[in-house]
Amino acid sequence: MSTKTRGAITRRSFLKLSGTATAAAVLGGPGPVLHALVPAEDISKQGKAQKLFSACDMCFNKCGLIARVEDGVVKKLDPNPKFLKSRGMLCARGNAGVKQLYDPDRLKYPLLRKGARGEGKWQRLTWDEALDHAAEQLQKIGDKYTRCGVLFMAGSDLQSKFVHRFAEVFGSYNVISHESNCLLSRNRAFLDTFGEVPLPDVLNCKYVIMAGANRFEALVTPDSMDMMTAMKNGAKLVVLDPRFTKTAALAYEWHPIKPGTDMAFFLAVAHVLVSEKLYDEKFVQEKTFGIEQLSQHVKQYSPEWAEKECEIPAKDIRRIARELAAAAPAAMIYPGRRTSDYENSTQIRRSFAIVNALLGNWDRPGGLITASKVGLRKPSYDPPFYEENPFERIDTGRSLMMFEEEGSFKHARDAVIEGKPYPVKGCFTYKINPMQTGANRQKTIEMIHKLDFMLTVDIAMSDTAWMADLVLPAPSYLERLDPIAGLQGASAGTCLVTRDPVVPALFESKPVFWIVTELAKRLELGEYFNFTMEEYRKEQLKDLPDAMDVLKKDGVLNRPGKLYGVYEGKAFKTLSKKIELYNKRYPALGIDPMPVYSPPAKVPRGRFRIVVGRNAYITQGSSTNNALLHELVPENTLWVHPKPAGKLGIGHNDMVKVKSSVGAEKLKARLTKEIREDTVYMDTGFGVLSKGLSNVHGMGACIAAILEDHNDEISGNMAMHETMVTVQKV
Ligand SMILES: Nc1nc2c(c(=O)[nH]1)N[C@H]1C(S)=C(S)[C@@H](COP(=O)(O)OP(=O)(O)OC[C@H]3O[C@@H](n4cnc5c(=O)[nH]c(N)nc54)[C@H](O)[C@@H]3O)O[C@H]1N2
Ligand SMILES: Nc1nc2c(c(=O)[nH]1)N[C@H]1C(S)=C(S)[C@@H](COP(=O)(O)OP(=O)(O)OC[C@H]3O[C@@H](n4cnc5c(=O)[nH]c(N)nc54)[C@H](O)[C@@H]3O)O[C@H]1N2
Ligand code: SF4
Ligand SMILES: [Mo]
Repeated sequence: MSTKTRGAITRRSFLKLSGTATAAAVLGGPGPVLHALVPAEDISKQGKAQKLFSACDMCFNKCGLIARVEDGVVKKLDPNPKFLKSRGMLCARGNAGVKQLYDPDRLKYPLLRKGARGEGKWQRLTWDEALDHAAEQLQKIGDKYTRCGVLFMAGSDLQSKFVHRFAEVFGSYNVISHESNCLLSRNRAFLDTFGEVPLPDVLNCKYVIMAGANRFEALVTPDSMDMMTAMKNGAKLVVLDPRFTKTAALAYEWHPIKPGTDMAFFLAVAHVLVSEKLYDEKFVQEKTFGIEQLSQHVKQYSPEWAEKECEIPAKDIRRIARELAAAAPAAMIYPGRRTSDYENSTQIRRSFAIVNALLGNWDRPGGLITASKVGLRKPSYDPPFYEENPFERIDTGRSLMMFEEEGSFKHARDAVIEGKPYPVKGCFTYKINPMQTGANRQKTIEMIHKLDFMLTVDIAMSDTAWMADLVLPAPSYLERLDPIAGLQGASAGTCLVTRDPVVPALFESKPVFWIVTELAKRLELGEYFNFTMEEYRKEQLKDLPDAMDVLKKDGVLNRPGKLYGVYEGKAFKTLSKKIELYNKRYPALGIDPMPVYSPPAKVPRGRFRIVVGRNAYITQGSSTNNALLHELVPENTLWVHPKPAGKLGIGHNDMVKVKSSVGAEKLKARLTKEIREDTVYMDTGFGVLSKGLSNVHGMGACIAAILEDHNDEISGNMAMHETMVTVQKV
């Protein structure tokens, strides 16, 4: 336990003590704080413990939960057993959600920057002052630089759609989601092969290869739980990872693959499947396009050739390919999720997709299945047209096939810094923390310094909020009324969930829906936000008249639909209307129609490749300040193999300096054989600049300050595994 959290014993003393201290730290004096936790009127209404349904928001999975509320205070969060998508699970982070709500570091009222950016000097504003100021700044930027002069960034959240709507009616197409730092190269690859992004039916699978995915730490529901169940039922899990993760530890076999060479492995698997005629011939003939070209293409990629690239023995590659074929179609290359790793990530994941197609696992039990419709309505609107606006997004044209709706954080940031093709001088961020999650923090700071005005809506003084001009406090998920969510759960089917407040919003926090509604009024756009959240939800459920009753009774509406054979007689949404082993669209765009292997950049002598990954107690770049999770992971360390560490004179727990071409950070070394000799790793979410995160401030190092900002050439997705570092004892 760290000294910083020790002593936080009873809830009452914990709240009282640390709450006042933070307010004093942020505002330079004591303020009205945690007695606001339990308004008197609510206590009188709630005599005994209540159990209220909601949906977790500690990460994007949205697991169903039941909050135990006593006297208006959340005592505990439990999983909702009826929530099939998470198989009735609530993980460690989900349990720690109570501390997210009652975090004394919560933002409590609007704050306006007083000193220099990042200096941490703030002035408290009333909401009216804050909103007037924000509207005035947005208007000013719009008038001077066109409406596209404001960049909007909204993270994964049920209310993010209102930020998008606000951006659209305000008139900016420069909207960035978290996705271009996350999974867009995977989406590109599977869309360009199957015409859609499938869901893996892990539960019914007999043989799973997980490469560049860590499902027993990086939780994705229901895949993480289903993998355990499938293994109990005899399924074989093969993990390729340069680190010995918890997933690797529980797998049937683990191969410490050389980073950046997965394509060599999968092209060699395809080589075996084709040369030994082990692929599903009937399926491939009927449903795919380009088997002749692929057969020619993979001739050069034998297992013996691949061994030299990926450092996995040829005999294992050959054996694994045969085992896969024997288990097919209930066999899969797990599609993965985060692919913000390499400059050719789309093509790497194309090689995953192609092997899946050869196994004929599409639309069948234990294979890749498709999402079904949930039946929610999407309330529509007709945004105004702004004649003076430029034609395109600022990040257009910087990668070959960017997703227009998601954009590219990496390219948008470059464009703002360069001021090209046009100036962007305003920024609105909601529930996203690019200072920690965008590779090359220096560049994010550079971008922020180009802005005339930056507004951040967050629950805590994240590093991004720390750099903003105006910081607006939002309620946590346990205090919010959100739109209804439709979720896809692979073989668990689809479901609907609601997120209703289990306690009233604390302090002066206001949901972003309210914030954009108020801004819209001030900008004469009120007509686009002339509804309440209740009305919005009603509209969403218009075609599902009984849904609300079920949601009230169970907290979830499971909608099991047809899972397999959905594609019988249906055309694929690709140019050839088939699964494209050979992509028909790519050549015209200058892209190889089939993945062509080129070796990753060589790790220079005396250096390491640094890779990113997950820890089961941390969500991306946030949650490290959560008091309960902070006790479990108080700081990050640098994973380094004892052999190279010995050569560098580095011992266990020694302080080291990790340096790349863009930055250097110091942290403790963790000597471990759980990583390859040429690779190092550290958790994300540490080395924070913000003094408003009192538990984690001063702990560990910020990986975003070390990572160079490369990108996937096709999708514009950030590529965070292309950085070489030196490690030195300090
Ligand atoms: N606890 C927890 N769970 C989460 C999240 C979280 O933050 N915390 N975040 C959620 C989100 S948004 C996402 S996108 C997913 C991410 O989850 P995953 O998609 O599983 O991705 P990561 O865990 O980031 O990375 C996977 C692994 O790839 C390994 N790796 C690095 N380079 C290579 C390589 O070249 N080849 C191979 N084969 N492996 C390599 C890394 O060591 C790492 O263990 O997790 C989700 N679930
Ligand atoms: N170095 C590094 N970079 C990464 C990754 C990595 O593993 N390492 N992972 C990548 C991936 S896969 C992803 S998905 C992205 C994710 O990147 P981000 O979308 O930036 O995700 P988080 O780090 O979770 O940041 C969420 C922010 O929302 C705030 N927040 C939390 N709850 C609420 C709320 O209820 N309301 C409001 N208003 N704010 C809230 C948090 O305080 C935090 O500031 O990062 C990517 N970048
Ligand atoms: S996986 Fe954990 S953190 Fe994510 S939504 Fe589910 S319970 Fe919450
Ligand atoms: Mo992600």
